[in-house]
Amino acid sequence: MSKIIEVSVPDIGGAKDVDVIELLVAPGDSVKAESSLITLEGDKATMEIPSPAAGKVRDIKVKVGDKVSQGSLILTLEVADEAGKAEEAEQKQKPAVPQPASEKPQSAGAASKTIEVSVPDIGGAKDVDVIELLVAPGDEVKAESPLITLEGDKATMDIPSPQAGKVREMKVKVGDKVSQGSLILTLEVAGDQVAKTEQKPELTQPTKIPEKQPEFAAQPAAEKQPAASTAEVHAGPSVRRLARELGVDLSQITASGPKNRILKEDVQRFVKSALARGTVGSAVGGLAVAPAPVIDFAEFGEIETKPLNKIKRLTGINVHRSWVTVPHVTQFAEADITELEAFREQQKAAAEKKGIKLTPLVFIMKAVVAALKAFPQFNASLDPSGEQLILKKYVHLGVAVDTPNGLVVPVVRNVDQKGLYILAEELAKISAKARDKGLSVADMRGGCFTISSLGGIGGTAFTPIVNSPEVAILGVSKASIKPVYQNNTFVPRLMLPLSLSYDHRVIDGADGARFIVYLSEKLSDIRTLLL
Ligand code: CAO
Repeated sequence: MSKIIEVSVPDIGGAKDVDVIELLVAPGDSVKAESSLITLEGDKATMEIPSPAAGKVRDIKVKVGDKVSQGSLILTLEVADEAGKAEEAEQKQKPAVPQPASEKPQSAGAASKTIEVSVPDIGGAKDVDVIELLVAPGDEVKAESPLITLEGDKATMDIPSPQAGKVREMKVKVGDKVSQGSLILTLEVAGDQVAKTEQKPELTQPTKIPEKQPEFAAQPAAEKQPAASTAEVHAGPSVRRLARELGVDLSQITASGPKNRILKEDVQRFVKSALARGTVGSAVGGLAVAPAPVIDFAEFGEIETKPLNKIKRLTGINVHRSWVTVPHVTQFAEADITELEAFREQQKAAAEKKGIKLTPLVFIMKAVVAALKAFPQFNASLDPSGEQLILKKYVHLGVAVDTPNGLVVPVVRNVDQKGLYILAEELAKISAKARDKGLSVADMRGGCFTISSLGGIGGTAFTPIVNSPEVAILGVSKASIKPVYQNNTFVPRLMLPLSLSYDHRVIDGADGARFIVYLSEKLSDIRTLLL
């Protein structure tokens, strides 16, 4: 027999409206008890919410970008009836709403009591810095779990919990100075337990604090680098234990904690980025890129943190992939569009009567079609083996559109078969659709070549990134009048700056130059587009 249970956000230390940044399961997935379900990201930490029981995910009730707090419904889980009962019993025990720290939770009943946990004998060290809080109010801790990390002159140490229980109130904060006997926190423990165990701080001798700060600690944050060897690494015992469990070499990690101390989050971030790159631990080397230094920008002034929206995140992934996988070359040229512009001006009024806005872009699209026909290797993609070129017999052009939410690239189809007016109409429709967030995935698929026109904004040239798996992209900047030497004299001509980036695995420099020269010629004399 099975039954459906609801899984909600457990006590997350009082954090509210925390972002869901990742769904780690999908409907139909089988999960074990304690497997991670979703990842939340708060101001201070990223945390994964574990499954309370083994079972099969039925419905996910949150999506990436949602904001949740304790008690928000995450998903429904189909569990074996027995597990369901156990879970139900457990859910009943846990209050749905976090209890204020000063109140006794109902679950504790008469049998529970609150004890005070103080700094134990730390070898006579006095006024030792609290450098990390490893627990928060509401956390369940086991006997011997580390509670806080202290840093003295000679060593860094974790103070363990004297017994199992639930943290009620923290009595210290990072930066406080404590000595033996200073109150750390209050802990709610089962009433029949007595704090007999003497707390022994876990010392890490290798993390000796040098008399002088190491040189890199004095450098600006932007230059923070991973430590050269594990012996120089500055990390608490619990972080060292985590690194050991994950097989991570601490000397590879860039520290974000005070005095270059590696935090648990640094280890997690390192492992995530190593997994994303397909490299792990000390295998990082060769062409693999070292993790970016973690910089606390608040050190330099006021900051505000805003999450990237979905379009920006996806664009980031795509342009990054193209940037690292495509060997780019960018070629520049200027097309003399004086005649084109005169013609466009003549046609503008007639077009406007039909409700059509005729910009230079549609002429550029037609000129690109001609160039793609003349140089078919530009209308191609490399097959996944990298050994064959797939030549396309159709001409669908991607047009980069700037929207308030970021860059999108809808595709205008069969540009070779359409006239200027139709193209102008389609361009207006598709860019309006893009700005209204109405584009479907289908609207953005199947492009052969992309045009990124910044001409309406300004600038003289730029290096566009190839929209892989396409092999070339044209960047268009703002046309301006320039003196051009013709027939022994300078004449004012309207010059359009073009930037052509291409995949050098497919296109040679000479072909790149031929393509852009051909394109410029077509734009300089649009009559030739009829030939
Ligand atoms: N030189 C000079 N003027 C230009 C020009 C150029 N190369 N291109 C366009 N213009 C003029 C147009 O003629 C128009 O002027 P009028 O209103 O006086 O006629 C004005 O600039 C605005 O044009 P537009 O931007 O509205 O229209 P468009 O057809 O040129 O472009 C679109 C349409 C959707 C491509 C554009 O609006 C856009 O979003 N561009 C940004 C693309 C982008 O972000 N690329 C970056 C990718 S890499 O991150």
